[in-house]
Amino acid sequence: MKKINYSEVTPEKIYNNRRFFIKSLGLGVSSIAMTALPLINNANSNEDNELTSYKDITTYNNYYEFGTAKGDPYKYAQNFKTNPWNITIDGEVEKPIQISIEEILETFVSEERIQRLRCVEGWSMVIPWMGFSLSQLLSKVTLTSKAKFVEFESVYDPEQMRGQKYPVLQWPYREGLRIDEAMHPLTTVVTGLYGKKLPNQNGAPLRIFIPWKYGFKSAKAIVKIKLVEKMPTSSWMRASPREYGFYSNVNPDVDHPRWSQATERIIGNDIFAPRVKTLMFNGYGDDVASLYTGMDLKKYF
Ligand SMILES: Nc1nc2c(c(=O)[nH]1)N[C@H]1C(S)=C(S)[C@@H](COP(=O)(O)O)O[C@H]1N2
Ligand SMILES: [Mo]
Repeated sequence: MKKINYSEVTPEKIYNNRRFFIKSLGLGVSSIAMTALPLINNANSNEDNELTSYKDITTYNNYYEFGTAKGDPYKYAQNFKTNPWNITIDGEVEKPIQISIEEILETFVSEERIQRLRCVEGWSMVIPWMGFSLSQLLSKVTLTSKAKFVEFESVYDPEQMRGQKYPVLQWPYREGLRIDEAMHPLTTVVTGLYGKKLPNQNGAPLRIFIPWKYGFKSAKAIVKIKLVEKMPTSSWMRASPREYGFYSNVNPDVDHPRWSQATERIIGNDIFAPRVKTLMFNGYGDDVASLYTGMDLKKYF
């Protein structure tokens, strides 16, 4: 399959002419229908599944390494250096590896993956990522029988990341998944957005995205993926274990201790537009509910 050449494809071109985009990916219409489109179709029965604008996706961000205000990442991440960039995969693997971002972009074919983001703060977006399944990247290593969880580590670079000078979270930012969650095809390694290179404020050069979990699980600017035996403690669990559990599946029936999770505000809508109902697993229940069969999701929040 032909790789997408980001420099040739502007978001305007793609979304003015979807057929062009499909061609540019070198994918037939049928394979697009098989992959990208159902992600959004399954995702939600809310009528409102319109793509969030490029502007909103790239100027309304959470990325505490660059500050806690929504506009800070756009303002302060512009000159962040993303090359050279290496990702280490180690821990419970036969042989640890280091892989550069160039090699990742050459080896794995990124496809359009339209996925919903539901932030734990109560807002949501629909984002046309470019990416591929994390399971493909993990197939580069052989897991040992003790590899039960995956821990993600974002970059630590306080010289470039002004927010890391403040102890709002324990740095580096850490997140984790159970191994079956990490291997699920919807768990995405994100390399781009709207057919373009991933902007720094969205986690360049590489971030994870887990569409059925609250946004904070989807760590940005990943430098390390560690296979571990015990459930890792994420930065948010460490900061406030009562409020942030390990699973953090989107769940309208389990409120955050300080606010309801039953509804959400769609970013880009008029500020007076009504909030919409949040769906279990962010609308991805058909795909992921079986991962949690028999688990009390009030206890394992
Ligand atoms: N390293 C890192 N990753 C992070 C965050 C962060 O502060 N640092 N914020 C998280 C939160 S709370 C959300 S909602 C999403 C936001 O992603 P976006 O800005 O690309 O929409 O990124 C997540 N990943
Ligand atoms: Mo979030």
